[in-house]
Amino acid sequence: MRLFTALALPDEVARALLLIQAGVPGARWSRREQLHLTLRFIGEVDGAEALVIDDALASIAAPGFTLELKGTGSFGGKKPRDLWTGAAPSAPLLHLNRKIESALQRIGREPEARKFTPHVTLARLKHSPSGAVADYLTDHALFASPPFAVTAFCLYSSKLTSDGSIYRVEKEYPLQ
Ligand code: 2AM
Repeated sequence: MRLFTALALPDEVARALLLIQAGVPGARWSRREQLHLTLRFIGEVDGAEALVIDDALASIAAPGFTLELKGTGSFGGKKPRDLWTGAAPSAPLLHLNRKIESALQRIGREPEARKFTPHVTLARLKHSPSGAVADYLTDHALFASPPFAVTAFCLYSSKLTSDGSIYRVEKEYPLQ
């Protein structure tokens, strides 16, 4: 199975995101149940590895915090692949990310090579005109979600289908 850790989003925040999902040709907008903020991608594992990962994640002690999503961006430069909203700077979010990273390295997982860029993917893009993407990013540059309490993080599984990814919360780990 393919696993990753992420924050689930409350309905109030998801509603705010769904409201800004319009106006870009070629965008496949994330559905409510696809919205999440990835903390650490894990990748393909077998059942035995998943159990070890679950144990490692369950042993993490980190404080809960308040988070706000802010602004918009896109990965891929001249060939934009997606649209996303970012997280306002948050020391406790980085702390949680580091805790997960070290817990996974302790059980022998490879270190994450990518820099952590906290974001919630709003859409995947296919042949979207770069002008439309630029306009979208300008129009929503000042987007801010309602602040929300982060009281847990989750282990998700991901199944790739022709209709997009199906994400499922497998486990939830409370924060203190
Ligand atoms: P994305 O939304 O920016 O594509 C499930 O696929 C989640 O893990 C998505 O949020 C995705 O981020 C992220 N993800 C997928 N592959 C990844 C990888 N190789 N490294 C880091 N994150 C990845």
